[in-house]
Amino acid sequence: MKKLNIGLIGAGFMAKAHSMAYATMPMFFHPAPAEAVRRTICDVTIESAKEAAERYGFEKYTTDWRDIVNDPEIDVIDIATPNDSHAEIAIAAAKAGKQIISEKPLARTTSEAKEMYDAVISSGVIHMVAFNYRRTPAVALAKKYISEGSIGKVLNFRGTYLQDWSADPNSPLSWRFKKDIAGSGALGDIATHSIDMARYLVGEIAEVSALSQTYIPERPIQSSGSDKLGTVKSNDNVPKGKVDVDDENLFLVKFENGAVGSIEATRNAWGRNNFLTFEIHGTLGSIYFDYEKRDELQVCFAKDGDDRRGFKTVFTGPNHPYGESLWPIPALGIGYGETKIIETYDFFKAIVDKTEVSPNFEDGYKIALICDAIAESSKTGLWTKTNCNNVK
Ligand code: SOE
Repeated sequence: MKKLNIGLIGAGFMAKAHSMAYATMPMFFHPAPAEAVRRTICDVTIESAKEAAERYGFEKYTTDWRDIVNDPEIDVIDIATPNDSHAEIAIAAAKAGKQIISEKPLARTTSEAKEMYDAVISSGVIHMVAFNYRRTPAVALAKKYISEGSIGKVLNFRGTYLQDWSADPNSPLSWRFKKDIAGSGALGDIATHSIDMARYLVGEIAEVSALSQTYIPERPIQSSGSDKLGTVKSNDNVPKGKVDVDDENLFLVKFENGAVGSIEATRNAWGRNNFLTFEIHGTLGSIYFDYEKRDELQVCFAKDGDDRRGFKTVFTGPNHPYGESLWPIPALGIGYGETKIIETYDFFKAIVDKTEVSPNFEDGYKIALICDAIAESSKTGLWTKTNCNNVK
C-alpha cells in the first residue's frame, strides 16, 4: 500500500482528531487508498512538541514548521494551528510541492485565502480545507436525497450553529477572541461550518443581509495555554483584555439558484453545545439534521399519504453514504472522530487518484468572500453580494 509521510503542524484539539484519523482510517476503509506514516509533529515548545509526538504517535518532533515543510520526505502538510499561521505555512508548503490539508477557516482574511488558493493552483498540489461536518453520514445522506430529487426543488435552508463555551464572561480571552490571530469570532470559527453545509447542500450563496454583535467586550486574560474553550474560568482579579471580534451573527442568504435561507451562529447560547442544525424545505419534502443527534436524519416526503405524512427518523448505517466502511448496524453511534476518518479517506483518495476533493481551498476562499459580505452587510445594513461567481 502507498505510504504518505505526514507533517502535522499544531498539537491541540485538531492535532488529536487528525492523528486519530491517520492511525485508524485504514481499519475502517479497507483497502485504504494509502497508509499515513506519522512522521513529524510541530508545536511551540520543545517539551510540548515531544509530548505531542509521544501522545499522537509521531516519529519526530520540532518547534519550527519550516523543518517539516523543507523535509523532502514529507508528502502531506497538515495545518492545525491557530488561523494567523495558515497562510504562511500553506503557501510555503505549496511551493515545496506538498499535498495540503488546512483546518478551517482557511485564513483570517479574504486576501490571505486568495493567496493560498493561488499558491495551490500554481503548484498543482491537492488541497483540502477541513470543514468536516459535511462528512457526517447523515449530512451526506441529506445530500443524496437532495441530488436524487427526493425533496424536489430546494426552497429554503435554515441553519444554526450554537455553542455555549464562551457564554460566561469569565471564559478567558483565548486567541479565538483576537482579530489579529483569529480574523473574526463566531463568524470564522463556526458560522463557516454552516455556510459550508449550505453551499454543499443547496448551492452557491449570491447575497447576504446580516447582523453581527459583540456582547462581551472584554474577557480575563488567559495566562497560559493556547485554547481553553471555556473550560478554565478566571476569577475576578485577573486583568481583562479587549475582545475585538464578533460574538453573534444572524444572516439571511439568497442562493444563486433562487433558494433563500437564514443562518445563526454564536458561541454564547447557554444550553447549546454543538447545535449545528439545518432544516431544508423543498417542493416535495423536508429534511432536518441536528449534529447533537448525528446518527439521525429527519425526513418528510410530501408523497406520503395524508394520514401518515410527517417527519420520520432515518438512523444512518451500512446502507448510507460511507456506511459500509463504518459500523455493521445503524445507530451504533457516529462521532466527531468518524467525520475526521472519512475526511482523511477522501483526502488520501484524491492524492492517490490525483483528483480534486471538496471542500478545498477554492471553497475556503469563497467562504471567506461570503464572510466578508456578512461583515460588510452588518455595517451598512444593506444586502451585499458575495462575488463568489467572479472566482476563476
Ligand atoms: C470551537 O468553537 C470549535 O472547536 C470550532 O473551532 C470547531 O471547528 C468546531 O467543530 C467545534 O468547536
